[in-house]
Amino acid sequence: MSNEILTTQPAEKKKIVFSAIQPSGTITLGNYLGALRNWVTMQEEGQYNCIYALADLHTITVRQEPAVMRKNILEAYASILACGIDTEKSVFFIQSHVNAHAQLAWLLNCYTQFGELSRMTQFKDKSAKHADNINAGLFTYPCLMAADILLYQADLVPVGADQKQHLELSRDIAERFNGRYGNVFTVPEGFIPKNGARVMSLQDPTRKMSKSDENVNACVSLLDTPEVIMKKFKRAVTDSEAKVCVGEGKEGVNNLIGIYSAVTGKTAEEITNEFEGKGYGDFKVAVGEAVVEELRPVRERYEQYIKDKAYLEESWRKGAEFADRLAQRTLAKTMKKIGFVGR
Ligand code: ATP
Ligand code: LTN
Repeated sequence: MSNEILTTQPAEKKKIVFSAIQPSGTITLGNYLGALRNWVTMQEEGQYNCIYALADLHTITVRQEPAVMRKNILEAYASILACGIDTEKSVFFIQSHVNAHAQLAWLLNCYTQFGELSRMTQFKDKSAKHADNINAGLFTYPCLMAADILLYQADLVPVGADQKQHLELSRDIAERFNGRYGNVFTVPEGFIPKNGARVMSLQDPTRKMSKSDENVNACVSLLDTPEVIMKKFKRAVTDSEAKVCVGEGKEGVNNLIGIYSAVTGKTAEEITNEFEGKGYGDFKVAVGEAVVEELRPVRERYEQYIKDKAYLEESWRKGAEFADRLAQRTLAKTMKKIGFVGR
């Protein structure tokens, strides 16, 4: 990106887009359809200044093996470039490289209520899943996420439906802070896609597809080979009705229709007509093939990026330098408003 985001006058300022993803495992089809695909669209539309991050500080709310974590960060960075994020057009950095995230998160912790954080469904889910490690970071996770967004004065935040509650909390924190101190933060809006906002597990379609799922058949990874993708779709859980249509108690089929619709742009009705009189076998093959074609170029580009560590390092260094300058501005302003004395 040019330096336009730092220098343009308010009248000609483009809207700012910010989003992040955790490097907590191999990126899934859910992450791609719910978030990453929109990151790329918004970058290409040219009417936004886009800032994207790998939220590695968020990742340690769940215990990580150091060597695995390093590998995951590298692979996630390369995967996102492979999805089409272009560091000439967007700022793309690693959260822990910009100190202001942890600093603003601390400040926002003191402007967020215990009761608000207790209501977060992701906290409830993750603390049930990791009952042996319900750490304070897991609890205050949404304050760090609010800091990520508010540091860049983001207008729009493209995310999947599961992040809606966190986003609303970010808005509440921003509004509360502005109410007390004047206009410090832009109040962000979520951007949740109509199709693909909530891709479900292929093995338990009542749960969302998640990177950290232990059942490898439950999620399709961006980097799965065509053979593996086809196998996972063929094994996807459906029902005994053998009719391709949206319906109650048909979570598995509903999910496959959702995926097929998000990838091909066809409506649920068109899909039902297409598979009239055909069984689930044909349908699963069609969904698998559509996903294989959608992900093929991503996997091919990934193979190039992951081999070029020097390029990855240069890209994230450039991203962090840029992000740091923007973030410092907001942090300094916030601290001044609160009453801190400068160095
Ligand atoms: P973890 O399993 O570690 O919690 P995750 O797979 O839920 O990770 P995140 O890094 O928390 O992924 O999310 C990155 C982005 O992907 C967010 O915008 C989130 O809303 C979106 N996302 C995650 N899972 C899905 C899904 N199943 N369907 C649609 N969007 C999703
Ligand atoms: N909490 C998000 C990842 C995330 C994020 C953000 C998303 C961290 N910081 C800022 C949007 C904006 C998640 O997807 N679990």
